This record gives sequence, structure tokens and C-alpha cells, in this order.
Amino acid sequence: MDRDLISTSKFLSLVLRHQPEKIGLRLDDEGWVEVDELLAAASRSGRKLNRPLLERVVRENDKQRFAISLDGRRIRANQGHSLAVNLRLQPVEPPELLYHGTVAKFLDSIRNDGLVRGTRQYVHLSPDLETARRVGQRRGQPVILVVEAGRMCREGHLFYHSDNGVWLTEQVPAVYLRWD
Ligand code: HQG
Repeated sequence: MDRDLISTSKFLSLVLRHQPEKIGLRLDDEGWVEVDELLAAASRSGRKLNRPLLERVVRENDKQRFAISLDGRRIRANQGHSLAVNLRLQPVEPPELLYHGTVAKFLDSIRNDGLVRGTRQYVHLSPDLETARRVGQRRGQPVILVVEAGRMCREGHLFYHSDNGVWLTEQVPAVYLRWD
């Protein structure tokens, strides 16, 4: 992604996941906002943004973080919210194993409490080792935890699969973690 795309993606993550009020926006309860409203609010806050750039970010974003509605009028983040939004995700059966990339300094606490969602709506899990490694790497030398997702699901935990391929669940109790 080029510099404009990365900067716009960070801006959209901030206003569509965490702090829409920063630029005077309000998301609906499913996290959507009118594209025209977003463009107007961005412009009022001094941000250079237009429809073609927005569409490029949605299309080319490395993790497909955002979606435009089918009628082209609204936009939202696919996942990663700290705001309480209802993404209307249906619970689905996960693969037997999922992965979580983290760093060593969190391990004692994770051993005690399992994986917790912190400020986000869900714990984020990756479908493969490589993705988990990239997630962990954001914070330093990555450590990969293996999550027994199939067993969790059979024992009553719900899993969701976001439109951009991230697995989500409310928490992962430590008994479902394998330490590799
Ligand atoms: C850790 C990025 C202590 C957890 C990525 C993580 C992902 C605990 C950090 C998405 C803990 C939370 C999410 C416990 C979990 N004690 N630490 N009990 N349980 N942690 O950023 O999974 O670029 O909220 O291991 O690619 O790192 O934003 O979650 O290190 O998909 O689209 O607490 O964010 O995507 O950090 O990343 P985060 P995450 P985007």
C-alpha cells in the first residue's frame, strides 16, 4: 500500500472502529456510516479524502479492513471495533485449531486469565501460523499460541468469522491454549 493509502486506512480505523466522535460522526448500531457524511466530516476536520481514494482503500487494503455496502452508500470497518457495534455476524463452526500471535511479556497473564478481549469487542484469532506471526510481530518477537477452537466450540463457546477472515470469540479460557 502506498503512503496515502496507509494514512487513510489508519484514519478510517480510528473513526470507524474507535472514535467517530473525533470528527463529529455517529455510526449506526451495525457500525455503518453514510459515505457522504464521512467525506463531509473528514473534510471539516481538515482531512484530504474523496470517494475515489476511499474506494481504493477499501479495495486495496492489505487486510480488507473496510467494506462499502452493496448500494455504495455506506461504509464500515469489518472488525476490530472497541465501540459496541453489532456486526450481525452469525456464529459458525471454527476449524479445529486457530492461532493467536502475541509476545512473551503477556504470557504469564495469559496463562492465568486466558486470552481476553481487552479494549476490543472480541479476541482476534488467525486461521494460520503465518497470519498469527504477523499479528504478534506488531509488538516484537512473536510467540504463537495454538487455540483448541473445535473443542471450545463443542463446549459451548461461540465463534464468528469476520468478512475479512479474522476469527472472533469473546474469550479463550487458558485450558484451551496449547503452548508450543
Ligand atoms: C494480549 C490487528 C495479557 C494479546 C491484528 C494482544 C489483529 C493479553 C494484546 C487485530 C491477554 C491485545 C487484533 C491477557 C490477550 N493478559 N495480555 N490475559 N489476553 N492479551 O491489538 O490480537 O491492523 O487488541 O495477545 O492484525 O494483537 O487492527 O489484539 O497482544 O487482527 O486491522 O493483548 O489487530 O489488525 O492487542 O490484534 P490487540 P491483537 P488491524
